[in-house]
Amino acid sequence: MPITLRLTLAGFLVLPVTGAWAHAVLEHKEATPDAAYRGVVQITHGCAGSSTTQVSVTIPEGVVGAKPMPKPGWRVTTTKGAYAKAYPYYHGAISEGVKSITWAGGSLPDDQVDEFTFFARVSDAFTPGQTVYFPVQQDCEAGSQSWSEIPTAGTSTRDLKQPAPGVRIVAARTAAPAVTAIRAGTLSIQAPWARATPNGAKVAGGYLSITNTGTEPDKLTGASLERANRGEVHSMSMDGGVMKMAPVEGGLVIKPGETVTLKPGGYHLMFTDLKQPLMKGDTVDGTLTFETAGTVPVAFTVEGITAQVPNAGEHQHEH
Ligand SMILES: [Cu+2]
Repeated sequence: MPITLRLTLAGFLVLPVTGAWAHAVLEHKEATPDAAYRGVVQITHGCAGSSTTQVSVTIPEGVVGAKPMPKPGWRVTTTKGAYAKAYPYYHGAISEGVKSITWAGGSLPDDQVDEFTFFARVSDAFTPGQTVYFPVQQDCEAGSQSWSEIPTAGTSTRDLKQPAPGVRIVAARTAAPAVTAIRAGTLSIQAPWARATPNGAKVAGGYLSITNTGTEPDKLTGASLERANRGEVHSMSMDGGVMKMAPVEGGLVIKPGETVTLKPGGYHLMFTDLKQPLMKGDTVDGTLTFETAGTVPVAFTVEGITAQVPNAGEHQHEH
């Protein structure tokens, strides 16, 4: 028995080497490009025994639309500024926003822990395998600690004394819509899907592919969804560095022999004035209207809010 105990202790003592000494860490250590991220900074110790009175987190370039969560007993302030470039953001683009968040005026004793929360969006500037760092400055009644060291390529945070909290970028699970093609005259319609609408969003994007197997062009002129009061066919384009969308005038042409794909970031169906939210896993009936093929009933499979690229989410719609 004594031998077993000694071995267990030895094994345990080896563990904390991997950055576990950091007193400022992020709860969620993985994020997906082009998706929302909930940042929870956890403070687990003071500064050499002294109570923490202020916590500041730096929002790195490429993480956009950051908003702090207020915290009772703490005063929250932000600094704002221009990003290095504009990033796609829901139905438009975003080029400035919160660059740091500070919670001040509270007092967190060394023997207690607390969390400081913000919401942001990890832009599509990141690729899976990268790590994004959120430096944290911790000020105490006596002294301060700067959790801001970022490892250079090829090194690990375990070599650092005061590592900045990092978030690993991982690939989104790709949407896998059902592969049932719907025939409508000479048209073949594949895999209609829509994005889930969280937080009471009143607008949803719809996507699908249409193949024209005939010899005459047809036009997609409209769409409907039983849970929405209105549906339109939209284009999305860059205009002076800003993403813009607009109804497709006269309908979207599907030439003979061609496949047109409506997808996030490009042509899409826009359902507005939703009567009921779209939840992942739902199947929602709707229609597509074509100039020649007429009105075709389709069912949209609802995919998660992180399903590829912008849209639907918790944004305001400006038309
Ligand atoms: Cu739209």
